[in-house]
Amino acid sequence: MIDKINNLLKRVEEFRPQAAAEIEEFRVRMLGRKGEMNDIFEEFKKVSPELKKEFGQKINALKNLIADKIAALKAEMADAEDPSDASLDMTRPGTNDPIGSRHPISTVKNRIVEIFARMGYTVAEGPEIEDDWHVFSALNFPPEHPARDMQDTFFIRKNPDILLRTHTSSIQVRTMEKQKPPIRVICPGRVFRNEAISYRAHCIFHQVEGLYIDENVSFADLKQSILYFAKEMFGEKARIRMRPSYFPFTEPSAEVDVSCNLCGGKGCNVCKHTGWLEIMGCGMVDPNVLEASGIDPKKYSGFAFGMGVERIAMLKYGVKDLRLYFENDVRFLRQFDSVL
Ligand code: 2U9
Repeated sequence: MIDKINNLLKRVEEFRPQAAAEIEEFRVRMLGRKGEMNDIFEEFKKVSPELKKEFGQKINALKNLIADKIAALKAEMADAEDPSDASLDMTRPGTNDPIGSRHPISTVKNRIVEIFARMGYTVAEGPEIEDDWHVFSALNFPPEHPARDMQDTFFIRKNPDILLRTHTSSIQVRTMEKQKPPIRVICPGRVFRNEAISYRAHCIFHQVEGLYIDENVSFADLKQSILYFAKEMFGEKARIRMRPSYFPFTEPSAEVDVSCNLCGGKGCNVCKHTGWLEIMGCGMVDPNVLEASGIDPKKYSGFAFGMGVERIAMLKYGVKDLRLYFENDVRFLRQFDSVL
């Protein structure tokens, strides 16, 4: 019986029809009621019970192989014989190759940058692997500041002067070191903090920070720039409020809230019934910071601000779990195809 199976298999493999009629003839000869497969099935009935399983699998595989080969040959023949009308139906809907879409974090980052570009800011970028000076010392962080702790920042063990930047402020420091005022830069980038991953924290995230330095730059200029940004980002009805805060690199400093775009300020789950959403921090650049980068604080003043891109994207899209932005599951990403 095994010889019969192998013999049939060989003939199936070697079968090369010249015309469609030959394929139909072959089908009847192999799979028809009185065909060769039928003979094999008849013989299978006499196989001893202990060999039934093994032979049964072989015979079924052979039958499926013949049926697949016949279907493939028929399709091939139809294409070759009549490539125009019958096989190609121009009225059928086409098949779509899925194309990728921009990641929502990139979309929101680009939008933030674009709004500030309209106010005259140019984009500046810098290294992700930084040194202590550009991330901490030049920004007026005292030696014992908790951000310098191993618990919060990724240092290179062999040389703790080298670290992964914890904010993009190092880009502004580098800009101040090589450029004279007026300076107006917007600095997007990836930052790193030693955080346990959860729905609201991640060890890698994205920031956009800005810096404006010139003669006579005031807190009023800062407030108006942020209000313009909030309206462009969250809609014309957006209002802002500022709460006093503290950062080593700005004085005075403030946290900025925008009126909740979901409830219009009335209070809802997203704004925790306050009507306000925290969107960024800002302040007037500390004179020590200007001085550290060689800018005369008696002549110049400036403001700076910083925001987390993931946070803005969460508020904009109503996404409650930060981890979704990092998993890159296309079922999540696909939803942002046409937003913004
Ligand atoms: C220089 C001088 C001043 C940048 C600023 C903030 C306020 C701020 C946070 C927002 C959320 C970081 O992503 S976050 O955790 N940032 O609140 N950043 S002022 O100030 C600078 C930067 C550079 C030379």
